[in-house]
Amino acid sequence: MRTNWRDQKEDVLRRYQEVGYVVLPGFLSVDEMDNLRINMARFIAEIVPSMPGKHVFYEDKSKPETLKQMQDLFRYDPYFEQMTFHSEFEALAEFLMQDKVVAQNLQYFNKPPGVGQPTPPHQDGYYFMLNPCDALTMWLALETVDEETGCVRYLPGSHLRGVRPHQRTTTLGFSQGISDYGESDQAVEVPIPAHPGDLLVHHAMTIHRANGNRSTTRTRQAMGFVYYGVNAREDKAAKAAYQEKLTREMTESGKI
Ligand SMILES: O=C(O)CCC(=O)C(=O)O
Repeated sequence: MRTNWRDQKEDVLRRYQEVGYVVLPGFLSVDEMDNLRINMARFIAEIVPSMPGKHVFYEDKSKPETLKQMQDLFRYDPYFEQMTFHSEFEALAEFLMQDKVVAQNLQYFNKPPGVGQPTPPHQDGYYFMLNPCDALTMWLALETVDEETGCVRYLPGSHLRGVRPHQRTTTLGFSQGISDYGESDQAVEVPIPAHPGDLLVHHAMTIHRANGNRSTTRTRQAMGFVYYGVNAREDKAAKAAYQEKLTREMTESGKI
């Protein structure tokens, strides 16, 4: 069923603030999703070949069908620019953060069949390096995403319990994962299966992860929108240094 978040604003805000995430089924209509899929296919065919390696990741660089992640789509294409800025996504971000926001990233996530790797448990805020950590991520399902293909799993209320220790992972695109994530965490995870057009929104401190794609035939495609609150300050020097180190390491190891 389609959700118009404006018809249930207070409830949506309360859920987001209390548990650290909110699920909006059918945020985009069937027609909007058809249009989005056409534009994504065009983008992959026409724009991706000339994008820099730091913004396009493959599970296996020699196999285009293993495309797993893209960054900053709005920089490369007007369709995705319009989706990010002054859009319904941005309006929802401003409402949930109760503040003006600044769009930071528009990502594409895929877990290709057979090879799609797990997303390590993490808090986006750990990557963002913000003070205060006022930011959120929206995750839009481009197709049916379920337990088999690796749906997103949240830890309710974790956004209220501070930053957990993270350590380096070998997962391309998710370089940091919570180092002490254990059985007691897994026991309270909430899996969120999604249909095309469903939108999940989580606070930057909310812990989440996903399994790999166990299907040998189905892809698992989604998009991620990142918005920072206008007052969140980025430690720009630390972030740039970390990104540079990461890009260098990934280039040296032949991953990008
Ligand atoms: O798609 C995924 O598995 C992870 C997405 C994610 O971590 C995010 O949107 O913050």
